[in-house]
Amino acid sequence: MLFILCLVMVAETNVVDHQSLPASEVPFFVKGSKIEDMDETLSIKSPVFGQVHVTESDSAELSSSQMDVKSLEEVPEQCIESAILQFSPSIRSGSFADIGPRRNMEDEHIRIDNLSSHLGSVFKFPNPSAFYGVFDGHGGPEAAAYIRKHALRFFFEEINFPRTCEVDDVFSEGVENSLRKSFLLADLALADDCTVNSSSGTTALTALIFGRLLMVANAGDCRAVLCRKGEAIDMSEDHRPTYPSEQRRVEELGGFIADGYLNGVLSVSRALGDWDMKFPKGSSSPLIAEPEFRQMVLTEDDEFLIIGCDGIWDVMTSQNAVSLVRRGFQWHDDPEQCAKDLVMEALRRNSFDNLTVIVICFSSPENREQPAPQQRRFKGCSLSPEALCSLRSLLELNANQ
Ligand SMILES: *[C@@H]1O[C@H](CO)[C@@H](O)[C@H](O)[C@H]1NC(C)=O
Ligand SMILES: *[C@@H]1O[C@H](CO)[C@@H](O)[C@H](O)[C@H]1NC(C)=O
Ligand SMILES: CC(=O)N[C@H]1CO[C@H](CO)[C@@H](O)[C@@H]1O
Repeated sequence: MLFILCLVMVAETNVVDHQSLPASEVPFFVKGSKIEDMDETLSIKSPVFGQVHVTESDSAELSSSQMDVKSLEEVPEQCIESAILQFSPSIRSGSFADIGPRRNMEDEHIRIDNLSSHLGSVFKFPNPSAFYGVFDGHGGPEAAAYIRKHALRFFFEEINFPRTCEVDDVFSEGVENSLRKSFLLADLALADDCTVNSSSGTTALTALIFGRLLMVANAGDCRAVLCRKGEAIDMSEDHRPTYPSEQRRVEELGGFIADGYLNGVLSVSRALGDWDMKFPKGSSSPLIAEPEFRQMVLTEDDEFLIIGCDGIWDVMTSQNAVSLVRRGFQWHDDPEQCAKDLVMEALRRNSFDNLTVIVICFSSPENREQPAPQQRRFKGCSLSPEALCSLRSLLELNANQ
C-alpha cells in the first residue's frame, strides 16, 4: 500500500506538477567551476542555516522562468554563484554501537552536531559546526575510553584551535595543523597517564564540519565514507601494515610485518597509545599517531557521511554501506536507525568484531517532503504517464467509495 501511495506522488510530480524539477536533473549547479574549490569569497557570516535549501531556491527560480532546461541555462551567472554559496549543510546524526560476539566493548565514540552551542562561550565557530570521533580500542579498553573522555580538551582546549567565522584556505590549514597537534598530544597523554596500561591503544578517526568544509583526520583502520548522489567516496585510508604505502613506511622505520601484523602483534600501523611499542618517548617507532587528512567542500549532492570502525569494513565495501544507508534514509529518514541497520547488517554478515557506526546526514528532514528525493527513488521504475494516471484515478475511485 505504501508503495502505491509513493507511486501516486511520482505521478503528481511527473504529470501534474511541472514546477518541481528535481535538483539532480537541473544542470544548474554543474555549471559553476567553483564547486570543488575553496572560494575566497565564501564566508558563512550570517546564519543562513536551515533556511536556504537548494531545492527551495530552485523552485523559486523555476516558477519564475519557463520549465525547460534551456531557460535554466540562461540564469545569470551571479544567481548560480549565489545559489552555490548559499548551500549550507543541515546537520543531523545518529549512532549505534554493538558489542559484537566478543565480551568487552572497546569502541568509543563522540558526536556533537552543534559545536557552537557546545563550546560557544569560548570559541567562535562558523555555522554549522560539528565534531565526530570514533576510537576503536585494543589491548584493553582504557586508551579509547581515556581519549573519548578528554577529547574536547585535546581537540579544542589545549591547542590553539582557529577561532573564526570565516571558512577559507587559511582556516582549513589552521584546522589541519591543530588536528595534527591534537593527535600527537593525545598520544603523549596516554604515555603519561598511569591509569592507562602501556599495552592499551586506540585508533582514532575524527570528522569536523565547518560551513561546507568537511575535514577528516585518521590514524588507524576506522573509515569515513561520503555518499555523493549515491556513490561512495572514501574520506580516509585504512592504516593496515599490509597496505603498500604503510608497509614501506613501517620498514623504513625498522619495523617488520608478520602474518599481516605490525611487529607480529598489531593489526594497525597507526594508533594512539600502545606505548609498549613506542617507548622511549621521542624514538622513532614504526607505529605512529600522526593522522592523514582528507577534506571536501560539501555541495547539495552530498547526502551523508558514514564513520565506522573496522568491524563494519571487514564484511562490507564502502559502496555496500552507502547503498544500505541510502535506502534507510529513503525509507525512514532516521540517521540513528540507519546506523543501527548498518551494524545489524554487519552482524548478519558475521562480523567478528565490536561495531560502532555514526551516520551524519546533510539535509534537513523537510527536504524529504519535497518531491525530488521521491522521484529519484523511483527513477528506475518505468511506468508510463498513462499508466500512472490510470493508477491514480483507480485509487481516487477507491478512496471515494
Ligand atoms: C548552534 O548553536 C548556536 C549557539 O547556541 C546557535 O546560535 C546556532 O543557531 C546553532 N546552530 C544550529 C545549526 O542549530
Ligand atoms: C597491562 O596489560 C597487560 C596485558 O593485558 C597485563 O599483563 C598487565 O598486568 C597490565 N598492567 C597493569 C599495570 O594493569
Ligand atoms: C573486546 C573486543 O572485541 N575488542 C575489539 C574491538 O575492536 C578492536 C579493533 O578491531 C579490536 O582490536 C578489539 O580487540
